Amino acid sequence: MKFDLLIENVNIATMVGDDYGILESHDIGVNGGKIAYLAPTPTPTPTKQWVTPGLIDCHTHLVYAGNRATEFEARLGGDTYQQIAQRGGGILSTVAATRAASEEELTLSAQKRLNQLLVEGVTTVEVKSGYGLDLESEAKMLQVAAGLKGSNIRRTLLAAHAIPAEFRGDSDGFVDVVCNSIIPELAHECDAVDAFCEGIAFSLTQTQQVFDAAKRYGIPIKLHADQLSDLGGAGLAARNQALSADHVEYTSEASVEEMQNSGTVAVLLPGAFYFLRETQKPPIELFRQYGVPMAIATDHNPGSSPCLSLLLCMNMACVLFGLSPLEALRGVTTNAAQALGLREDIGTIELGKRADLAVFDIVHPRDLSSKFGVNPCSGRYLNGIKQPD
Ligand code: DI6
Ligand code: FE
Repeated sequence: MKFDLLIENVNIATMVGDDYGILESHDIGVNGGKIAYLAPTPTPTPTKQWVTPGLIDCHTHLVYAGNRATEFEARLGGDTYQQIAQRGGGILSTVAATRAASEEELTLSAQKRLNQLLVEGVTTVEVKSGYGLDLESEAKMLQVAAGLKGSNIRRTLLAAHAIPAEFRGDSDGFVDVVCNSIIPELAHECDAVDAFCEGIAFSLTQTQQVFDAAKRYGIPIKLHADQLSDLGGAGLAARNQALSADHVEYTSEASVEEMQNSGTVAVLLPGAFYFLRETQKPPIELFRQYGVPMAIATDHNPGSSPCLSLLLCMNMACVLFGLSPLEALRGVTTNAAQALGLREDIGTIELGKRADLAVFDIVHPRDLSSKFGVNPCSGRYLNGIKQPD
């Protein structure tokens, strides 16, 4: 048989089934960017090379300008994330810097960050807008995201991320602009619509309005839910068949119950939990009991999670939240694919799936979560094409 690409004599964590779906000493053949052949190596030799589905970072805010290190210092001095936001810092300080930045500047800094994520075996990255908060600047952010190189990019419109200075005291007025101008204008520039449902941001009613606007244009939805308090955001997301509810630290059992069978993925963001020194952990045991799929992402952003290592976030999800290394790997493969609505295309190694693959020098796939500050990735394939180191 002839293939565009044949990877020989590797151990594979297919992530098919309830376990890692391990195939030892197998060959992988690729045709037309898709996995076309999976079979035992005819004359295998011992190998320490493992192939997993390309890792998926399903929640990032990779495009922005500015620097928020002084807020880190303020928090160490006792200020809270909410206090900093309420006095006009936080997200709004990044909005000011991002509005002022050119597309070229934003592209250069975002590409640098993306490259750092990719070297760990990441092949798909979701990138949110949300530091523009007006039509022109949100469009600029999505444009920059579209131009990023080296991975598959999924773009999410997060115009309802914060209330911009010009709408201070009139959040309903801003939601009106989001629903009747920004979403309609940018519907063809995004793969999903997201909002920040929180005391310091948008209410349940406003979030529902954003969801309704997205639905009018047939755009899938996601939600920043229950990060700092329990407004019932994850339940709202589930009732609206959202792809995912993200953060979910304060999510109640009633909301978890609504997520059951909804298809809505709980996206855990341990980087933000760690960096904001939160103590309220997501209800992992309830997610397990109710069969809610869990994904893990970096939430890379300059304010609450300036982290560019998905492997570190897997380790944090284990150490801080109690996930198993198997749940962590599923959280950046199959379940992350589901959180992006891409379950049919990526997230497992199976015939017909896209040949997005990561190669690691490890003893067993549990090693991906059981170390931190270590990068065992030795190769990446995107649509069956070997990527430069
Ligand atoms: N929650 C977060 O953790 C990020 N956005 C959100 O809604 C933080 C964004 C920022 O602080 O810049
Ligand atoms: Fe986020």
